[in-house]
Amino acid sequence: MSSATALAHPNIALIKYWGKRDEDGNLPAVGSLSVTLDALRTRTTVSFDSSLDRDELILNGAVAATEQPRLERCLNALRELARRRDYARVESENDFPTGAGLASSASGYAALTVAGAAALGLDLRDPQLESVARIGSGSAPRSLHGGFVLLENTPSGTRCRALLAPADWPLQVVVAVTSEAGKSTSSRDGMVDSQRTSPYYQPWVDSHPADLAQGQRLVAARDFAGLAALAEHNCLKMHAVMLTTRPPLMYWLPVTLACMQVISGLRRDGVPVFFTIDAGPQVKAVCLPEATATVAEALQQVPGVLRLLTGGLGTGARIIDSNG
Ligand code: 2P0
Repeated sequence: MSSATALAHPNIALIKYWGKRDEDGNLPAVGSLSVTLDALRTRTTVSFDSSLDRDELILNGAVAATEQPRLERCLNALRELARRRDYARVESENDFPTGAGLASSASGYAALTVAGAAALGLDLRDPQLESVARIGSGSAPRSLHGGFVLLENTPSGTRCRALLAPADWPLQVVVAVTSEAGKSTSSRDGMVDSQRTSPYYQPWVDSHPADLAQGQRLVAARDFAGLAALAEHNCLKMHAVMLTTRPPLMYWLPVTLACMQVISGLRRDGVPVFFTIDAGPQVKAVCLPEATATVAEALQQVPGVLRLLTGGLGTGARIIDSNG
């Protein structure tokens, strides 16, 4: 038996991805720009074992049957690269709500890819790791890297680039957890529906390259006010697409909107903070370090906020134990 354990952090996109240009290859319709979060963590062990007769996934202590097809596709890609046939047991734990808009599939498939490659003794370059991770989740390649990460479309696939390391611009992120429940429509299904039915989908795609280019410029310039305005606009544009999908994708709860209003109010009062929200009701408040305590105190008081997860920007996925 050969096994390895990896740690990975989820990432949140400031310029977001929603929709595919190729469903089979899981290729995103648009590029994206994210930050990797150090406060949230996935720990995954992959063990290849000749006595198994199929791949197995234990997620947070329970068999996760719905993930089986994506799991098998990722592991098949690794087996092909290693020319090995053994099935694998994958044990994965998240220290934060799973499948609830906190990018557990990004950290999960980043950790799976890195641990699986190490268990098979593969020494893969970044583009190969990114291709395998992307089979599992379109946002997973970003969690292979730390700090600010750009994911760009290329003619045949995608490519990631680390724009700034965590220490280069040490922003803080306060996540307001507003529900521990899993979402009713997965991102994967939801984005296909949006693409098919939202009248705003194509305008979203058409307006996206300008946002991505501006996002890179603002990050390079460490322009917080500019990034705040752009990231909130880009987030709300994606939610406009979601809301106009048939049937509608309404990922917000009343408390989600209450948190957004609190954050907007803080910024009007001069506090350097902005919000972003993904396919779930949690609100991520991104702020300069000196604003963290003020932001956390304000969000803690919003009725319906269950708890806060606060931290800085994290590193990319890494191996913590291996005998591969
Ligand atoms: C993002 N999200 O850029 C966007 C914003 C959610 C909203 O990428 O189908 O789990 O596995 O590629 O990566 C969540 O979607 O979906 C996502 P698949 P994924 O972060």
